[in-house]
Amino acid sequence: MTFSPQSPSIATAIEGGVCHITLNRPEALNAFTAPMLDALAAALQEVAANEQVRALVLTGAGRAFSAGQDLQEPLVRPEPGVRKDLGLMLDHYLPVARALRSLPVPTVCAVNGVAAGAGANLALGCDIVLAAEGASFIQAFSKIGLIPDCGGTWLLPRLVGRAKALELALLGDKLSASEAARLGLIARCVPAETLAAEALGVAQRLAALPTSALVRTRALVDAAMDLPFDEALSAERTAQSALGQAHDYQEGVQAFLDKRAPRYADR
Ligand code: LHQ
Repeated sequence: MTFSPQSPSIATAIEGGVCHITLNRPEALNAFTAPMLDALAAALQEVAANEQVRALVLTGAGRAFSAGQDLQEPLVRPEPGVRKDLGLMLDHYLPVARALRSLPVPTVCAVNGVAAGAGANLALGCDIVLAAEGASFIQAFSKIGLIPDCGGTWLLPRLVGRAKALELALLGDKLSASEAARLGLIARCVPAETLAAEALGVAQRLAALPTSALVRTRALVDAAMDLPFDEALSAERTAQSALGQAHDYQEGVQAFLDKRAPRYADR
């Protein structure tokens, strides 16, 4: 099953509860343009609305995951005597960054090659990030006079701490996938030839788990970073109270007692 993306630069497919979204401008290292970002935002909206989808895999076609913003795009390309408002371009990114972070299903990113600038930070915003040996992450922003966007300033210190976050952001050096995994920036670095299968395997496992509990876990972990311990305890209590009244808890415990596989349904 597929749904029709708004632009050929985004390819989508749904199979067995897993939606695959592929950044599909391989000739331009999957660099983002405004129409491509709008198509990606629309595809994520479809994922959110489709009850059949229980996990997302995001990846790139060709040798790159994404080179970030397409610097040839008229909205951002410098012109003598013209002051560009990059916020106008960033407005196309925000719906994507927000949708990925709050998608009602878990997200897996399969980073197949270089992920630079906004490409790196959209990848890092996914729930579980796998990268191929040979892939890399580059906070390319400082090299062109910009700051890390698409959530980079929020994500980096949370993932690797302030010291490494600032080293990556200020110097903009290329970080290999294996080093990214060692630092805890991503979950795992895997051989290139098994990346797609491993990402699918993770997504299938997530799809078989109770979606509603997974998505609440993501939200609680994100929120807890800024909460005192006692408030995190209260937030956990509120969530657990709601989940305890839902179908999936009943099904999970009953399946355990019956010694059978659970069939989760809540979104
Ligand atoms: C590109 C690009 C590219 C156009 C490679 N655009 N052509 C948000 C809102 C508003 C404004 C601005 O930005 C943002 C967010 C951002 O993402 S800012 C960061 C933008 N991205 C970059 O600065 C990365 C620029 N690219 C690179 O550093 C390298 O190309 C990477 C590390 C991605 C890949 O390096 P290589 O594998 O060595 O490939 P290459 O450099 O030879 O690139 C291949 C071609 O792709 C080349 O064109 P050519 O005609 O010479 O074959 C590049 O010019 C082109 N390309 N990235 N973002």
